[in-house]
Amino acid sequence: MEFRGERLPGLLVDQLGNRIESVQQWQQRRGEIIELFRKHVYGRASVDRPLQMDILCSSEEVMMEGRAIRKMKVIRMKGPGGEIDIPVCIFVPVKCSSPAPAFLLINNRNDSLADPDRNSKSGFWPAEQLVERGYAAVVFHVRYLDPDEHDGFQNGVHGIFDNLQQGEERADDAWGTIGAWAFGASRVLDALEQEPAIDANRVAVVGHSRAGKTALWAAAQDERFAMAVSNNSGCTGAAISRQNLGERIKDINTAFPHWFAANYKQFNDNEKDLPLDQHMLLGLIAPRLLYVASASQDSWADPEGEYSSLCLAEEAYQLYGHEVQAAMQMPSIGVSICTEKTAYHIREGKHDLTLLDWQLFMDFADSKL
Ligand code: GTR
Repeated sequence: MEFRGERLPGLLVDQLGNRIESVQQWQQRRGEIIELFRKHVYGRASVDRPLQMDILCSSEEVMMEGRAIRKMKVIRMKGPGGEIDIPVCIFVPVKCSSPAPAFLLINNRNDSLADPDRNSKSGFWPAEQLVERGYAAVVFHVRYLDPDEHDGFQNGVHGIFDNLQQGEERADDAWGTIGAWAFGASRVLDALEQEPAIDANRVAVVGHSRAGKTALWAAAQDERFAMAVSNNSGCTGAAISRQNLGERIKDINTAFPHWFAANYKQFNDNEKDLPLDQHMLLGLIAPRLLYVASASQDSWADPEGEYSSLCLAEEAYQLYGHEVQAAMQMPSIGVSICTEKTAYHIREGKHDLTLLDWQLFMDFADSKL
């Protein structure tokens, strides 16, 4: 498979060189691909669902002029290194006869952009609009899983669960910060499964930029997510890595040495040796719903690389008999192009998550989620 003159690892060719032709063979190939991403990119979590985990409800209130119930929850997890609390805010639409589908935002930005009290409102998390359209709006902040700084993996979930013995070094494939955040998204989904007002089989995980990378990795591993939305996720998110546009692996590993497994640094200026590329991450989401979004002024995230990656990932959707994007040609700005299971748009403007992006995500989800 070629992309801009570079040879990409085949999504549907297994490690022995066999072509994948059935869903059954794909299930096995899927396992291989997850393993490749764990080993070389995002690292391996040291825990799945923790044995000691409680979901505590701290308050329930009518909000949004009677249109929503706000539920504040805390996910409390215990491990060998101590205890950690993850606050989660949920708005459930009142006008909803059956359990509501939900959009779960992984918030990597300022708390004020996802204000549970709704004193400040923003297009980054338009909770009122989500509720109005019948969706539950759910959000958690990444810093409770792991602060976004290179602190030697002392705190957050690494500090609680890694359980390194005196003098023991972290493994080169140990999870980084993005892996910790993705783990958090799955724990929030655990909590939503216990919430009767929400249909946990219809949850879309959404992230912008670094949290867009996280949303993809979360949905790739956790097949309970019915939909993934990657907004401007760029390098090591949706965008193909074998290219010279925008952010490169060396840039991201230098600026954010804590995001990925130590092994990923072997691919600084050495993309050609990667045994994978990001279209394979998107392929892991098949046959579930997948929305990739870019912004016209966000060349750092390489919109063309994001779109091509989605087109290349659709081989996996084809195995399930789903239609695919007709052409590898960039769509016009502001137009959402959808197939049965995938969608893409490039919005006018800069690197951001806006109300317009959300409206397009909801338009797609309305008929499919
Ligand atoms: C940038 C980083 C990107 C993207 C972005 C963000 O500095 O290079 O990969 O994640 O931050 O999260 O806003």
